[in-house]
Amino acid sequence: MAPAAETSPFRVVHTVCSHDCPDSCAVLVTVNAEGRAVKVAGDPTQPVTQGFLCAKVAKYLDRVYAPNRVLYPLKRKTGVAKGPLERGREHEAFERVSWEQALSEIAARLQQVSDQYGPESILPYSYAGTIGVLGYGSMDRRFFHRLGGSQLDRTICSEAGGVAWNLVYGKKLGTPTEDFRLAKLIIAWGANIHGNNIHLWPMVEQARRNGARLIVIDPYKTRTAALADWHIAIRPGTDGALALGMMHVILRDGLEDRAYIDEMTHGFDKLAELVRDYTPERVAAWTGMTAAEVAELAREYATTRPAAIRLNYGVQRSENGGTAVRAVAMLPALTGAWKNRGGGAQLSTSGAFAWNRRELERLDLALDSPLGRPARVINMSTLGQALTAKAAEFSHQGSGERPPAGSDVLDGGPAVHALFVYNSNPGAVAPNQNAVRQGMGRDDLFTVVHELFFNDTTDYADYILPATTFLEHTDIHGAYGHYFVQLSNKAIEPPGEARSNVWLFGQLAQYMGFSEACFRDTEEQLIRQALAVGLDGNSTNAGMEHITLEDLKEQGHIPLSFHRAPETDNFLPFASGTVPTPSGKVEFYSATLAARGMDPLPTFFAPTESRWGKDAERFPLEFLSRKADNYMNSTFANLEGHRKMEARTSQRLEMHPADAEMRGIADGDAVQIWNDRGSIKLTALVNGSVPAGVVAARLDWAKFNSEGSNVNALTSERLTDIGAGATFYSALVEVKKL
Ligand SMILES: Nc1nc2c(c(=O)[nH]1)N[C@H]1C(S)=C(S)[C@@H](COP(=O)(O)OP(=O)(O)OC[C@H]3O[C@@H](n4cnc5c(=O)[nH]c(N)nc54)[C@H](O)[C@@H]3O)O[C@H]1N2
Ligand SMILES: Nc1nc2c(c(=O)[nH]1)N[C@H]1C(S)=C(S)[C@@H](COP(=O)(O)OP(=O)(O)OC[C@H]3O[C@@H](n4cnc5c(=O)[nH]c(N)nc54)[C@H](O)[C@@H]3O)O[C@H]1N2
Ligand code: SF4
Ligand SMILES: [Mo]
Repeated sequence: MAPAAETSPFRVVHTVCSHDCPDSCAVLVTVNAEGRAVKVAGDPTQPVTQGFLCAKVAKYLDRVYAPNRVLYPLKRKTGVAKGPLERGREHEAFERVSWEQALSEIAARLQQVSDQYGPESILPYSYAGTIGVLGYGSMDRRFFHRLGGSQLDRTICSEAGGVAWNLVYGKKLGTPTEDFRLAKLIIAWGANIHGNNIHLWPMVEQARRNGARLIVIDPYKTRTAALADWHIAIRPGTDGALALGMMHVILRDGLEDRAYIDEMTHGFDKLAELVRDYTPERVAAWTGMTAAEVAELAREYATTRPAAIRLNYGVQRSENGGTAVRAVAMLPALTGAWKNRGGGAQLSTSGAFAWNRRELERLDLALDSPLGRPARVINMSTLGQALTAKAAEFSHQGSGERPPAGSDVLDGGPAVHALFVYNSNPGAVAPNQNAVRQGMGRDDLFTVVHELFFNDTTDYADYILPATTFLEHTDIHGAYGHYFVQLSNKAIEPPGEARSNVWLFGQLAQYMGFSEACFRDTEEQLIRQALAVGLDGNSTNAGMEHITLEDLKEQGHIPLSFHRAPETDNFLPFASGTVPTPSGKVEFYSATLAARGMDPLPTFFAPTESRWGKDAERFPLEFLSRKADNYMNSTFANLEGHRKMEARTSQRLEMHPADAEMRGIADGDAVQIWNDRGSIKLTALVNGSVPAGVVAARLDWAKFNSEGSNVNALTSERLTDIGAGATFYSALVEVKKL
């Protein structure tokens, strides 16, 4: 008897959602006989995906087959100035060219810029359009290392929190997602689970059915907060104070786990001394809570087992976000919460995936570049300054007078003369938008953008190259919200002439005349390198020893070795044994920070742009420029169906009634929001979603705003205390009725 599948005109292909989301869902794509994808669905056999997709990706075919996708290489027409183009008519500014013409002209121009200003004057700019291991960083890295182009410090999302977590624990590991269902207390701390991490939600629900409580700590009343047992609408940027206050109460009341502290941690006495000052009364004054609430939270946390903290990246987008994440991350080490299955904390699970990045990225190719060394590093969160800075302009002239590395945004190197954007939309997502646009608008800047749609960045491109969706190329994935390695198979042919990141940079290398064999590696070869597969067919990477490409092709997803039987296994990170920090312990006190002249303890300080800052008189409102529930950063915002789902808050400024009334603003009024960096126009939404003194609006394309700017016209290029990350959630503004 022939199985139905053999006669069926449909194929079902295992892919992985490539978007920058902790869930990294296994997506089954149904393809018809004509090779067209007709359905996407969550894989029911993947224990975290559990057979469903978020609302954004459930509509994915709207994106794949969007009528306005960029399908061919395009070149800016002569005489058309760079800058915002009318939505829907962007194509008029460009002419179609062949891939061959585009690649040869781009290669020639990059060569000329390199010869004239030095290769470091070429800046790659990429982030997480795809988080597939190959698409995120492999052939592209090889290409820019060999070229001698600047290195990009990818700080725009998670660097403050990631570095901070690693200072405490040495590795980004956390409570397994599936184990949250065993918790009796879940704290979502700066974590919009329902909006940004929906596959954790069923675990939370299951835990609650078994009697768990959910506490949400977020200044904004998210969908998650609305569903919580207790929503603490903390003031932005004060989480560090709250965590220290909780520690104060825990130690005062003797609720700490002495045995765990003695065995597993470093620097307890110094921490204990620090937290003595953080009385509930003092902490209440920072956070906007009452002293009784601070104490209650501390006691509930320390006396409930298992207690799990879902700490996401919201906390670390503040100027003091690194310190705050360190403080919060220390809580489960003080109470020994790591010892219980279903307890502990999760910021990210990405540290579990030991990809062979050295082989994928080949930094050693920099030695063969015209520089003969690794290039200078530019922080992506200061793109505006990097594109407008002139200070180091002289240095390419070979005077030898380079300022010391790190002393300015150009790291002592030449001004930027070519910008190569892929996997990112800096025209919408980078802070200090006006500076970014001023930079991208320079007519002496050569700009290439590899994209799927005309957006706020392609408006500044000299060339636009068509990119693929995850249905159209092969890749391998880890995750930052679970412990499965997954294979994303190519399900359909790319429409038009769209090509993957791997293909693009492999081809461009040929046009540049780079003869190294690694530029001709296929996706399969790259995947084997990522897995570090030895001659015996097994991986040499810890946790992946049992994972082969062949098995992945068959099974789609395979758990890391320590997580192989999630139903029965006890994977308890940091419960016992050595911790991968310098002291081998969980570090309450960091000698690493002390050696850098930084505070070794998580002492609280208020952000410069907060109600305690010197500009608070002129700009009295704390501005949260948050993510949209129905977009992925700027992705999906151009699709009609997604915009409809987001309509309630789209182009709205959410305000507390007291702040609105004080300014004579009523719900539905047009308002202007401004500070020294810029100004935007939105419509007031006066509701109960933010506490007094805080206003909020969502990330969207600048192009969809009536005056052509988005929330990032108001955010700054100031960097976080630890990790030099972006500070999207530390911005002061004023608002008036128009
Ligand atoms: N639907 C959807 N999902 C997404 C994304 C998206 O744009 N849309 N983006 C993806 C990306 S790139 C990432 S990095 C992850 C991030 O996922 P999250 O870490 O959840 O990211 P955020 O939404 O930035 O922040 C979470 C919450 O922190 C709150 N917050 C802001 N300031 C503070 C503060 O000072 N203290 C506290 N306690 N909370 C604060 C915000 O109001 C927000 O609700 O989500 C991913 N998933
Ligand atoms: N105000 C404010 N600003 C923010 C944030 C915020 O919360 N508030 N969040 C910040 C955070 S956490 C992040 S991670 C960044 C996100 O910044 P980005 O990583 O730039 O994220 P997206 O806006 O999703 O843009 C990704 C782009 O890559 C394209 N793309 C997708 N797949 C591919 C591919 O395979 N190849 C190529 N070449 N392109 C592809 C998409 O079409 C999309 O335009 O934004 C940051 N900016
Ligand atoms: S965006 Fe996140 S939740 Fe949605 S399908 Fe992709 S990985 Fe899953
Ligand atoms: Mo992010």
